[in-house]
Formats: sequence, C-alpha cells, structure tokens
Amino acid sequence: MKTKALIFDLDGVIVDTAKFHFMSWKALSDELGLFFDEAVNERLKGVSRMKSFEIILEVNGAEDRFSDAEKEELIKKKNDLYVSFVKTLTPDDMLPGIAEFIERAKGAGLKCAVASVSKNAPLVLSCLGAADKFDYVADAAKVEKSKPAPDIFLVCAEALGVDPAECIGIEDAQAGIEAIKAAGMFSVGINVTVTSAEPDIHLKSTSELDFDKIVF
Ligand code: B16
Ligand code: MG
Repeated sequence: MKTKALIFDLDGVIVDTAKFHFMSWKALSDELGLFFDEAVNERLKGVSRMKSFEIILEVNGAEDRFSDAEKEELIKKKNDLYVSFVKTLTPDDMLPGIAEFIERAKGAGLKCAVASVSKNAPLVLSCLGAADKFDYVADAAKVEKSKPAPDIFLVCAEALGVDPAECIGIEDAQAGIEAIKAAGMFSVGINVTVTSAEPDIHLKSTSELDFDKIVF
C-alpha cells in the first residue's frame, strides 16, 4: 500500500484528556452517590458522552433512575466541568512525539485528519494550538453511528478524497481499533487494552511512533 493519509483519534493519541474525563465523571458520580473508578473510566474511552453516562448508570444498576431530560442536564453539567479542565491545556500537553510525527507526515505529502467522537474536539485542538495541523476534523455531532462502527473514519477518508485502503488509523481504544478495521484501514494501536481485535501494529506510547517504520 502507498499510504496517502493518516487519521488520528484525539483523546489518548494526540493528548491525554482521559484524566479530565475521569475527574469530571467522578465529581458527578460522587454528587449522585454513584460508584465510579478507573476501571469504569477505562470502559468510556472512545465512547460518546451519553453512552458513557449510561454505562456508569448500568454499573450502578441505576438505568431507570433518570428521565432522558434529566440525563441531558446531568451530562451537560459533567461537560461544563470537563471544558473548564480542557481550557488549561497548552501546546506542551500534546503527547510525546505526536507533533513531530504529524510534521513529518505533512512534509511527506500525506493528508492528516482527526476522527474523534468528542464534541469538544475543535476546542481541544485549539487549546493545543494544533487546529491548523489537520486537513479535516470530523464533526462528531454529525456522525450518527459511533465507534466501533467505521463511519467516522470513512467520513474522514471521504473528506480527504483518499481511498480507505490507503489510510492508516491511529487509536488508543478497542472500539476505535474495531472501527478502523471495519473501515478497511491499517490500524496502529497506542497502549490499547485489547479485549477483541488486535491492532496491526501495537505501540506502548506515542513516543514509539516512528514514521519510517509505520508509513509504507
Ligand atoms: P465529549 P476520542 C472520546 O474521544 C473519549 O475517549 C471518550 O472518553 C469521551 O467520552 C468521548 O470522546 C466524548 O467526548 O464528551 O468531549 O464529546 O478518544 O474519540 O478522541
Ligand atoms: Mg481515544
């Protein structure tokens, strides 16, 4: 394959915002008397905001405790706190090696896109000073089927005008690896907790992203 595009997940690949998600869900859970720990947080990686709250409710056997309107209000509260943490991000918070890897890819003429299910992706990228590094950022609000469905990766490939078979997807979540594979792309995993499909290449950290070994 001659790679023409790289499609990056955001949280866990470009920046570590999982800690902010954890602190925000923990604050909401404590307020509501719900159990929430790191293991539950791990299950929320790559999962949409509402689905994440539903997983927390399910873990607590509290699926029917809130109406849909109440759930919307509660996830808004969680998001307001999360956004206040995101606003503290600076360019120094990009994960190790990522900025260099993207520069190298762009220098080699590859297109780069972001396939994040986060509705805060544009804000996160702007706080990192990284918005202009990408040719396309998918709008999570407009992609109906979330990861593990391939849709968000396919939307990126289409927007870039590149065949999915000529794309490499980079992800830290199992749901994301499944999405990349279902899209027919080559997958690179970053410290994925593998419970099903293995990524084609699995690295422990973004600092191991070596352009010459990964892009072919
Ligand atoms: P938001 P990714 C995902 O981002 C996170 O991994 C996941 O934990 C979070 O619930 C989701 O974004 C939604 O984020 O509440 O900001 O819309 O890994 O797909 O970049
Ligand atoms: Mg992620």
